[in-house]
Amino acid sequence: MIEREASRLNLSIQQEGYAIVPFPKFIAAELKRYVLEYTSMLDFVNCASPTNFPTISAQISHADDARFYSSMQHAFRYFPPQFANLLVDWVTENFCDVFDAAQIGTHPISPIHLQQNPNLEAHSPSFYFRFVRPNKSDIAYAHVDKHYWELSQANEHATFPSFSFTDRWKLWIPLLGCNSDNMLQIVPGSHKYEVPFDLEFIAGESKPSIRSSWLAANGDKFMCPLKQTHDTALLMHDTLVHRGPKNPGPLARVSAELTIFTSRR
Ligand SMILES: O=C(O)CCC(=O)C(=O)O
Ligand SMILES: [Fe+2]
Repeated sequence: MIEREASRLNLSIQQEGYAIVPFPKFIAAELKRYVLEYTSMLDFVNCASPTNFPTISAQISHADDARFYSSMQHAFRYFPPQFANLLVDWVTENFCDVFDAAQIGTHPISPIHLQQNPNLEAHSPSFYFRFVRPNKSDIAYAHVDKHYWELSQANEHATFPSFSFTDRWKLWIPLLGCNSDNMLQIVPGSHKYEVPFDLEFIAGESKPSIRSSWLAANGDKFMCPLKQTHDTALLMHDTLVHRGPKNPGPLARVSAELTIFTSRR
């Protein structure tokens, strides 16, 4: 199905820096099942049925911030390898022509996170979910993933695929509680520009922060490219500007993220 649309998707990622790609129901169903199971088993969640996302969402959203942050640290949000491999196999089998790539791959979980969560398996692909509570500031300010990569590389936190790559992409997958007001927003075509940024020190960490003059001039160009909350995902280049809006609710918003590395043919 994707191979038939490959040239249109390739044109879109070249020209706009992103494409909306079909996403298989069976993988989405597995990912949702894992997130529901994980979140329903948190010690402050009391929900008899792990299929009841509204109850799980409300209980997590009403827990205090300290509990939320400790159970939702990055190291605890990775999908186990069988789920990650399901997705990675699907991408590597279907996206060669979309990327016009000789090689496609991902990268393993960071050693820092392996230390923080002893249940993680070394070498398993870095694929994780994000949980954004309604009306809280659990949001990603406007950024370009490449700036984070350069920073984590400088900090020696970054991991890489086994081949030498030319491009890096993000696959963003809506899972639970998503709607047009809370899904990822992008600036189409922004991958064609050098977006200026500074390093800011926030809570003991340095973070890249896009210059306010660029945001003032381009803020009205942010849009949500996903028109439906299922059966599709967003693929974007690592130089495309994007942000997570504040989640107006009613439910928490759960999405998943995979970084894909490619080498051009
Ligand atoms: O989901 C979000 O709010 C932010 C996600 C993001 O920045 C990414 O996938 O690179
Ligand atoms: Fe990002």
